[in-house]
Amino acid sequence: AERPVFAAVDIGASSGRVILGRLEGQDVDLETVHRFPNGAQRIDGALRWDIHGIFEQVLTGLAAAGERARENGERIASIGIDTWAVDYGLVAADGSLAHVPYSYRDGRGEAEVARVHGLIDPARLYATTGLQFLPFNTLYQLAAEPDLEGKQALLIPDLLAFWLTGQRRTEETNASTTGLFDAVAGEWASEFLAPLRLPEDLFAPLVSPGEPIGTLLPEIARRTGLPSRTPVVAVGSHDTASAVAAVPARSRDFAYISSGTWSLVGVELQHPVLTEASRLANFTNERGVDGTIRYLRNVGGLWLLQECLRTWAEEGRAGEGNAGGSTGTRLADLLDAAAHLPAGGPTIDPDSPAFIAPGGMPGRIRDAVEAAGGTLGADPGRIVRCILDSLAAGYARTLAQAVELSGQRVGTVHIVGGGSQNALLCQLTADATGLPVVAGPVEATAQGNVLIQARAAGAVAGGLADLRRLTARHQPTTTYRPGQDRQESGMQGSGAAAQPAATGGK
Ligand code: LFR
Repeated sequence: AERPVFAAVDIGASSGRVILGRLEGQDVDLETVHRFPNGAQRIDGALRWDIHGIFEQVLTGLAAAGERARENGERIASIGIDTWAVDYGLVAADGSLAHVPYSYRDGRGEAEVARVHGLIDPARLYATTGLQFLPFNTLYQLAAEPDLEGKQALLIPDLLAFWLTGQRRTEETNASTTGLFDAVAGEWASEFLAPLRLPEDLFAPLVSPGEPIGTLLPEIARRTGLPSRTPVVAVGSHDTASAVAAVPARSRDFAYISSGTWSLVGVELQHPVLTEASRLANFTNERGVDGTIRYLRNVGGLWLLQECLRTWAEEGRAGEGNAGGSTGTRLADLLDAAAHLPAGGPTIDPDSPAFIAPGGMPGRIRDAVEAAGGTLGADPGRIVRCILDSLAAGYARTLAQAVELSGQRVGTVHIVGGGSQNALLCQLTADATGLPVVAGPVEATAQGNVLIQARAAGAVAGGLADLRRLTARHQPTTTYRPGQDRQESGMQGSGAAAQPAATGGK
């Protein structure tokens, strides 16, 4: 019989990929078969996602995955999709899309915040949904829609799954970022729809990670060369839910930082914290795989660095390449320059809404430093150091708050995602938190996506703790200790050969 493999469609704000996940014994091997750039674009006067272009790339990637599997005598057992959260497509009864989906960075939801809070007290919203206030939460975006009658809002991974299968569902980890999901009941908070004048049937039925969504439409099977019986399975379709499922923790007393475009900083809980203190600290209770709660805050992320690199590249200055890793030589030079600057330089508040929109980032960072009475100048190395110092300080501040508000004990900090490859950021985080930082895997999101599919297919078994130990045994990590210029590489505790810090994932 052909060996089963799993196709993970993982789309981030700056790039997307289709990855084949194979189980070699209990080890998950990830092979990227297709990669494409992504980014919000100005379309029809607003910042939007080129969703049709994205879907074409998904089909190209699935076709490549199918071909690769055939070459290896394998068959694609299922497909799982994850993307960023919050954003949605509006689908009419006949299945057509009402408009090109907006990016959460467009800012149009912000104008609705006061009106929404006038209709429902934000304290009441929080007591039910436990969602941190971000001006782009789905509910504020929906409040900006002129006409929702007869339309259904499908979150981005659900929209892609609908186009693949014809089935309309909402995956629950992502539903929890809408602001209209009950954190305790695990159901839509439908009592908020009428007061907000949102239609009763605005959302599709919920599915949990591991549940089937549907099989490929004949047209999709034809275009990808995959059998039409191939199932699309719900995973943690919110990328952060998938990433946190693949944190290589060996014990319960861990915190995580999912460090990519955003930094999602917090702990995992079994029950939400819905207190007024938690609301005022703006902590969120997002739903994770297996009904867990991701108790965290959004801290600014590598977006700050990505946007600076983009501006400098446009100006012909410095810094091409990938902000997460150290592959772009110019970025490597900038990180090297930043690492040689003394500690204690100027910092900004990386969570400030002033940094959400794209464009002119170095100038905006400089302005923020100056507004606080400091000086930064225009040297890219100094700006990079300012960003990384600010992120590390934000991580430490947020972790301390998460511990205080939740009562969770933390002995180790895990950094997963692109930021895990940034050695300076990891060391600064160890220094700022005073805790050991275990960095990696870089592809935690894809790893989590594949693990949930593999578990649904019966290829691996166990709860999240088991899946995490499996990741810990097989994925390379690097440990950074506070106050030291030292790092230890290798599989955690397995005594495997050391990996160079810059390579990160496999
Ligand atoms: C990270 C992420 C965050 C979410 C932000 C916007 O990629 O999914 O968890 O707050 O994007 O959707």
